[in-house]
Amino acid sequence: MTRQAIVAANWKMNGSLALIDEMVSGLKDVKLNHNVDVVVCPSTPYLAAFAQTAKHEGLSESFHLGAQNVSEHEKGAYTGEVSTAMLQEVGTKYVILGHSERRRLYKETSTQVAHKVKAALEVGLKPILCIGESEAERATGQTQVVLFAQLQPVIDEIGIEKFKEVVIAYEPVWAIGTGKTASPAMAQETHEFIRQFLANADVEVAKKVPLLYGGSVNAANCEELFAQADIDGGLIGGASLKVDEFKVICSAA
Ligand code: G2H
Repeated sequence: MTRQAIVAANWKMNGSLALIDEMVSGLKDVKLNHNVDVVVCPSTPYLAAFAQTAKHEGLSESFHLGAQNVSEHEKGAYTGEVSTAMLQEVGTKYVILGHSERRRLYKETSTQVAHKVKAALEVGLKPILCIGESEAERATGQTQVVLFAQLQPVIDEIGIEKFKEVVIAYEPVWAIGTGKTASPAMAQETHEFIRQFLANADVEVAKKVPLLYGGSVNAANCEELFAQADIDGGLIGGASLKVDEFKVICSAA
């Protein structure tokens, strides 16, 4: 079966209105393969601006807007938080959840991430669920246990049937922003384990869920990574801020 391929840009706390203009006009002529979605995830204040610019410039339906986080609460006294309904109202389709920076710097737990996944799905936002092990965890042979512990609370929260609406981004923490990338073979091996883990719960769901690789993906390594059987695209950080490089990555998916 052909799974949806996805290239998602995680701008993190970078970017500007000027970059939005530059990116949208650059993406207008990018050549995408069949069945590829490109998702751009700028910081929250730029979501509406990106949506408006993309509409104004006539970006095709293969391009989508994504957020980098969302509250698990529907509304109310949560100063500084953003709700799923707010994201939806400004045209957001995807939301990155459980990125390792949120888990590490803001102490998000897998249980909280599971609640966020549920909240996102309830309004039709597609979660990009990030999972990954640290260098020490890989070195001590705990990779699978760690990934299992990050995935299971989400399955418990939403049920395996709904999991077919989820996108997983496997991002080994040691490869994020470090310039170190998992070798294509190492990434494929881990993606295969993740798919097998899902298949143990439901074979059909496992076949459908796009598995993205993230961690220092760039124009030079994307082709080989995306060629792996269980890698359906990437979550791109640093390289997604450079228009020409990001276009190369989009075309490789
Ligand atoms: C991992 C990735 C994007 P980078 O965080 O989510 O960032 O490509 O800079 O390693």
